[in-house]
Amino acid sequence: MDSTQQNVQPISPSNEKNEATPAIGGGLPVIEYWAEHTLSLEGPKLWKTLLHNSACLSCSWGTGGQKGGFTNEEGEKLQRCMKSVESISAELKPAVPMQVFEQRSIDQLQQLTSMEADQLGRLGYPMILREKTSYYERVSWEEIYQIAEAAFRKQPERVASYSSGRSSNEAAFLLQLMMRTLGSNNLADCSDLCHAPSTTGLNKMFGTRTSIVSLENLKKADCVVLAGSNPSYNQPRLMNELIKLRDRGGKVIIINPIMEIGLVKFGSPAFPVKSLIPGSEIASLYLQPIPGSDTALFVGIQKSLIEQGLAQENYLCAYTEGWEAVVEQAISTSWETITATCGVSQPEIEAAATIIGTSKGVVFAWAMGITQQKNSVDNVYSIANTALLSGNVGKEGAGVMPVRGHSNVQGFGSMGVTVDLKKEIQKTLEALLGRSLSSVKGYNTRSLIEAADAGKVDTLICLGGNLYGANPDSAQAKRALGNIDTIIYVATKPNLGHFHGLAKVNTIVIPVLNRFENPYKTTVESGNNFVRFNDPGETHLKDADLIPEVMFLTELAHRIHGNDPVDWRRLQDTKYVRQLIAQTIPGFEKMAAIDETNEEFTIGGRIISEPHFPTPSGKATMFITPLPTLSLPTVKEFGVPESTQGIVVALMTGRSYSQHNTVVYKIDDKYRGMPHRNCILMNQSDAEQAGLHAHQRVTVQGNVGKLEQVEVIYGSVRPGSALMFYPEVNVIFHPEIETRSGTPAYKRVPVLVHA
Ligand SMILES: Nc1nc2c(c(=O)[nH]1)N[C@H]1C(S)=C(S)[C@@H](COP(=O)(O)OP(=O)(O)OC[C@H]3O[C@@H](n4cnc5c(=O)[nH]c(N)nc54)[C@H](O)[C@@H]3O)O[C@H]1N2
Ligand SMILES: Nc1nc2c(c(=O)[nH]1)N[C@H]1C(S)=C(S)[C@@H](COP(=O)(O)OP(=O)(O)OC[C@H]3O[C@@H](n4cnc5c(=O)[nH]c(N)nc54)[C@H](O)[C@@H]3O)O[C@H]1N2
Ligand code: SF4
Ligand SMILES: [Mo]
Repeated sequence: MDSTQQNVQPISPSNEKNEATPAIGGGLPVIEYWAEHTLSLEGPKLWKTLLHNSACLSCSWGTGGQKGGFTNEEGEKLQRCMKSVESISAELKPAVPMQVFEQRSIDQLQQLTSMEADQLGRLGYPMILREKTSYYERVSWEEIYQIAEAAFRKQPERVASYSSGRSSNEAAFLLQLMMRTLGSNNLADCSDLCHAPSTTGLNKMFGTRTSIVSLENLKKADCVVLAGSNPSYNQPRLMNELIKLRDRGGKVIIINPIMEIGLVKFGSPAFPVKSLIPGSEIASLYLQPIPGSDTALFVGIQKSLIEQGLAQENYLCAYTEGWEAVVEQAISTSWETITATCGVSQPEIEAAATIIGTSKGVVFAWAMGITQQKNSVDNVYSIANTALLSGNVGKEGAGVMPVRGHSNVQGFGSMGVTVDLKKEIQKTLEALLGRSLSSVKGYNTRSLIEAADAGKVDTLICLGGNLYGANPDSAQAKRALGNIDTIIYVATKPNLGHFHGLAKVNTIVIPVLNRFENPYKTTVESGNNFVRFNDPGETHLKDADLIPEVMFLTELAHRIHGNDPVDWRRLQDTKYVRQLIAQTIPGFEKMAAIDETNEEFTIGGRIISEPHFPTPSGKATMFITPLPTLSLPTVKEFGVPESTQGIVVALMTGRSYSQHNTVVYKIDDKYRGMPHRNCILMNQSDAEQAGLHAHQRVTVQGNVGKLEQVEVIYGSVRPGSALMFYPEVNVIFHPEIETRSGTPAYKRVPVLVHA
């Protein structure tokens, strides 16, 4: 039997789990969670929200909208995972009484953990922390607008925004229009910390910035390559597609330094009899590369495709440019270099190439393990090169698919909330404004922090998110934000950013309604390029003083800009915002009629099912991808005595099972057997080599700080690497940054682990 006909067992010596790890991901605990919440006191409110015609709040896979809360774009029913319950449940909490803030000083609030901050409840009242005071106090809307108006009248280059992808397209569009009307391009966004390398890489290669695969197309694939992505935690319904693919005889190749139990075997409630308790096999082949080495692994796959005669040369000649150099690189890079760089053996790489080269349609999917690296754009190129070399772009059941993050993060990019604005949008916006946009390059998230640290920012508005918690080097983030005169946080829930990310003069927190509470209709865009239309709703926070996001943004813009270039107050009716979007954003033409038709749609030009690309030549451009040179500092370089017993590892920082980004819902991660947040998941051999043992409390030291009393947990992590959770771990490192996209290398942080 050849390797493609069986489940290839990993050769890497790291598949031993700890005793606390369950045998499958998903499974009964998911149902128990559902039952616990939907049958509890909050149950009726939860059900009402789940059934509301609006898109799921949580991840970018996307469900809900006009077809009801339980239907996806293919009309399939029973599509809602426990993560959506988790996120809704957090939004259904009562408002935090104003006394909580009036009686707890900022010092006391700073003692809260992320989970405690979230559990305070919903933000209910506009509040301000004034210079030299220690307590947030309630503030009138009129005073807010006065302070904000004055703050936005500063030099445009000194005014900035940051945003997170939960708000609507309408709010996103208004934010960027307000900023660009001001003459500022400083539109930092959470995607800068996330999929910016995918956007950059796909744009250069294909002239498009998002996934080219529709859900319909994914359902026709017979192989999925999933690199650096853990949908069993972060996009659970994608798991159903993998289960169905395996059922129809397809193969799944997982590339991940950690053997994630949910990617080995997953029990899905969508298939109660077949999958829930026994669990369904997910990985046909599981490769565990060294963190940060995926480019080498994909060059190896390319090399093997060529050696096995599986490269599609006719396809390359007809539909691509620059392929000769890519083929030449694969041929001339030796197997020794490839295997030494990525740590995966030649037979394993060849097995992957055989599966890819003999499948009819392969979808290549990836997420943060690929993008949060020093060479992340090369990682994206190397994946897409592999897809092209095997003829898997521009046909049914195949393509490249970044697995996106927040439920509307992609919509923010489409709406022009980016420092890398599409030329077409620039033109349409200039036509709307009747003048040129500023030519000063805007700050992305990291350069915003650097600029603020250097005293170059006066005013910042944050539409959602947690800029403080999401950034690495927490001390720098805090110091940088502390240099800004005025910060306006527009948010649904309190988070650590509101307590640590304080401005020099005025920190204002604006409580807003969420997606299912807005008094008007809104839209969002999923990672599969599908636009969903959300019905108006109502809030349970009857006695509080919240504002719809669009109402706040339009009023603020009106105060700053009057009627330039539009009647901002009229845009409080989001129907008019949608008309502006249809008029200015390519692919969104159907938005003009959506209020009449209720017709949700796939954005024009995004799904590529023919090998013709929106590039000037119509061909895809391929780029060679230098192999990374990966080394780790020595123990001594951490400034500790040479005799220190410890080990330097490549630390991956990411998500536990029960958190949404900087917001922690539960402290344990049961699928990795990690009982609390202050754990490091390590390989047993690494720990023993350093004289450490399971459950020992150790120090984990990065380049700008350390965490103490960290519990060692053994897990199926590749030797030489380890995992810890953000946002807590962000205090210890100042990362390397990928230069083309600005994204931090969160997934390869050199740290010293010692007793
Ligand atoms: N429930 C829930 N859902 C979410 C989120 C959440 O926090 N909670 N966050 C949302 C957001 S904003 C995003 S961006 C996505 C994040 O979704 P993911 O990208 O899946 O999240 P991460 O846990 O950061 O990292 C994914 C995987 O990368 C692997 N990895 C680390 N380093 C490497 C490497 O060098 N190579 C390879 N091949 N793999 C590596 C890790 O082991 C991990 O399994 O999820 C979105 N959905
Ligand atoms: N070390 C490390 N750091 C990371 C990462 C990592 O993997 N490792 N991942 C990075 C990634 S991929 C991302 S995307 C960032 C995430 O960074 P952010 O997007 O900045 O952070 P979140 O934690 O998602 O923001 C949560 C807050 O959003 C607000 N919110 C929720 N819904 C709404 C809404 O409808 N409207 C408004 N106005 N506010 C709302 C709530 O107040 C909530 O507390 O973190 C990055 N940081
Ligand atoms: S997979 Fe994502 S979009 Fe779908 S129900 Fe779960 S959290 Fe919501
Ligand atoms: Mo993200």
